[in-house]
Amino acid sequence: QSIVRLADYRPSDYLIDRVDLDVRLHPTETRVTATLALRPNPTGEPGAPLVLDGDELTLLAIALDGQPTGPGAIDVTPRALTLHQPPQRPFVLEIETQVNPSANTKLMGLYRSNGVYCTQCEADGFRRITYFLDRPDVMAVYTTRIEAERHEAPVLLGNGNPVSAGEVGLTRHYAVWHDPHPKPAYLFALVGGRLGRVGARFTTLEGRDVEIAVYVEPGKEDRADFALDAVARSMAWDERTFGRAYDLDVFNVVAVSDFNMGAMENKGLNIFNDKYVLASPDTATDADYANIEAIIAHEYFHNWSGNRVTCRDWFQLCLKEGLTVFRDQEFSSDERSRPVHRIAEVRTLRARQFPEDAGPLAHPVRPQAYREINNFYTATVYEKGAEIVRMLRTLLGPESFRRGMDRYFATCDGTAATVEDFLAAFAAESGRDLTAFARWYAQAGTPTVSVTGAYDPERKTYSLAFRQSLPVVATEATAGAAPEPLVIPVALGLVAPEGGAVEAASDQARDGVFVLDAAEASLVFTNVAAAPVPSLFRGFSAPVKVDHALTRDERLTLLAHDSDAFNRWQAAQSLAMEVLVGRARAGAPLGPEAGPEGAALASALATFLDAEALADPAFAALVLTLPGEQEVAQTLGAEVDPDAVWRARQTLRVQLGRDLGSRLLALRDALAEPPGAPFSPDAASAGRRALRNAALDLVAAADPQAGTALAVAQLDAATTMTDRLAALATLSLVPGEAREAALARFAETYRHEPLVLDKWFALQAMIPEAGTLDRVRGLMRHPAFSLGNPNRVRSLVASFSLNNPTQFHRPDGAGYDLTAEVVLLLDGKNPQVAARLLTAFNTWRMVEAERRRHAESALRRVAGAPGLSPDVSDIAGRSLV
Ligand code: B3K
Ligand code: ZN
Repeated sequence: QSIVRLADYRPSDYLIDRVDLDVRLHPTETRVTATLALRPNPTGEPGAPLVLDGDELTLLAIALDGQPTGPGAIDVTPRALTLHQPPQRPFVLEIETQVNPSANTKLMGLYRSNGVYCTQCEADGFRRITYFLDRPDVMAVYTTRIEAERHEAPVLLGNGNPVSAGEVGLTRHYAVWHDPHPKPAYLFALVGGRLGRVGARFTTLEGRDVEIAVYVEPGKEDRADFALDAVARSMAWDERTFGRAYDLDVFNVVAVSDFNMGAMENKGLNIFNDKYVLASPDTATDADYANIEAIIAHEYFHNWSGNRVTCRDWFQLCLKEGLTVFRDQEFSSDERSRPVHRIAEVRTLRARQFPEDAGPLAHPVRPQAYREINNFYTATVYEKGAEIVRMLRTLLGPESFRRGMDRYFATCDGTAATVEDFLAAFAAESGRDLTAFARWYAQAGTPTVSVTGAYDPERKTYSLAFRQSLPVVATEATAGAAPEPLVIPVALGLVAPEGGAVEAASDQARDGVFVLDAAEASLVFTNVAAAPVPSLFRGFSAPVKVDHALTRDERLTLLAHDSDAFNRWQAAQSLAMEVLVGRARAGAPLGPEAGPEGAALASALATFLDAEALADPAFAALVLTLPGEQEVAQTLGAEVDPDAVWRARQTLRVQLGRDLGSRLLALRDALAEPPGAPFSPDAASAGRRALRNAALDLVAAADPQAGTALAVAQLDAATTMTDRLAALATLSLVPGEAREAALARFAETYRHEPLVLDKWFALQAMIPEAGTLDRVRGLMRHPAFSLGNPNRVRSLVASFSLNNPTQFHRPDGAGYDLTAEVVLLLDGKNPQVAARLLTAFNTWRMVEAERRRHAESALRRVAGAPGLSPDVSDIAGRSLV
């Protein structure tokens, strides 16, 4: 696999203006005729050969301007079709290929999922359908004719608007779709199958009457209503918030059960992993509802940020992904609770992106080189990419930011753009120089900002000194060059020790934002009557680690009094983190209490719960949730013993459960749903369930017997999957008969519900006990498990490898061995999913020596296996560097 570099970008030598596809669907012998209207690119190299990409293709026929090509005129392999001397004027190539959708286990290109024909083309799947210039800067207008046996595929969907449909002979039928918007091949899609439908209408602000529909497995239509409603809400929100209206007459969403990731934003025809469409109170948790809403919105928002304005090359992936994540985060914040959602975003960032940025797979938000682009759909590109857009808004202010967005869409509409184009729109609109800000896209690694505060009682000033330190990340392209200072927006305020904001002025902080744009800088507030407590990085205003030595009392002040909800939560997290890190570093044993610091945290939480738990249960549930094991490990940084981390966290859970027990039980009662109350997935109802279940979790940690009784009762009485699963999760942590009986009964109840069984697989894979390894091996033989289905693999194996730190990092190395074994087994079937699983080794250098040795030898075994896919070989190679 050769390396592709951003610095080597060249425009294509040829362009394709129009594509006419005729796809005759057949389970094993699908025939595709592509008629391509080509022309030399004025900015390309005159006379260059035309090299079309292919992947596992069989060529049946080819014609140039209606004539057969002469001997020696073309070369064909499964991976490329070369026309040696293309006409230097517009010309037409007609290419017929044959593909086998049933044999396509990679789930890239055209494949069958539960009998439904569907496609996945991003990043480079279209070349598995026909020979093509499969790069995002080649944009064409597509017309697609799809033909199939009517009984097998009564529903035929394509990009754009439906044009015509009709019979072919006695048993076959066809549909023609036309998409007037030029698009890159990665946005192509088609679907053919037996599908149920729910639909609605939406009138855009431009007066366009749009038919929206969600297609699901027949019989599951009643589980598609929430997704359908989310489409309509997304459309309305994008009009209100960004002035973006939908631009076709139909918008279709199709749910399929075999899908490599969450969903795909194909023009007018979004294809989804059914996990992110299907929802009913009995089968979906509150988290599922929130994810469905967010992902529906995300794919819909791509219609502008991604489709109308696409990427020039794959290095610009964050241009569409970071921006679209930012947009979906804003949508969820508006539809739900903004502070609660912000905390959830930051937890994801810290749990997934920070470790990535600190490990061997670290890369800039805009990478400079890649071997396998499909390995760059990462937390860094997506989540850190979104944080960059958020910082831009913080720096420019909301109005200027919005005008910049308008200018970006206006100037780049219909083009394949770059990060430079994006920033240029904001620079032009705001008159600011964004050159230094752009370093966020180029420099990998999480910055640390160290802060010291000093109060001068005589002058009545309070000063804050900031210093940013940037990790040196050696990547292929940067070769460890010294990083330059970043532009870091620090949203801040001062809190009085007894509560209330301190009215102090500083002309260095406009609208409560100080911009740290040098290695070191300080800020002075004047007229400060008494020593304040600084509240820094409010709302997590930059994706950095903050090193700010506050006293316990100062943190308690912030928890109790900060006007910024994010920093109140952060104060509780920091207090807990200090306890956890201290105990983990000391290798402290499991115990009933975590010392005076643990007691202090418990008493602060008691005060907090008494005052506000009932007013905002969702927020309270987050305040009660301790930092995760991975986050503690990150904070420790090196020589981590995952068992010590678990013991520290467990000890603190036990103490909180004991010290807060009576309050938690009272909260559970106060928040109980009145019998017969109708189900609502809204944020307020979900918040009440979240707090009840957080309470159950802590009570059970302190008193497993009482917890088991409560959980068993909850499991029996529950009317929602959220409550049922929370009860089962509580039970899963208490070894014994009750657990096994509950697990068995759950499996029996949901034996026909693969998505619910996924939750059951995942729970068991995350049990922090030595027996889990054998349990996972056993479950891999369960009839509901299949290596061929990505959701099953993620639920069972990835939950073990990525979300069960003590067992993945078993001291005997058996957790690594299991993961490596599955990666190799899977690689022959589905390299993308195998490569993703292998990223579990991302943290291997951080663990203590004995584990590190085992991890390295498992990784080397993978790296050295014969016939590896480029996907797995890329991850293995980079992990070992
Ligand atoms: N753009 C797709 C991801 C495609 C992944 C290709 N390996 C989904 C999304 O981010 O919206
Ligand atoms: Zn996306």
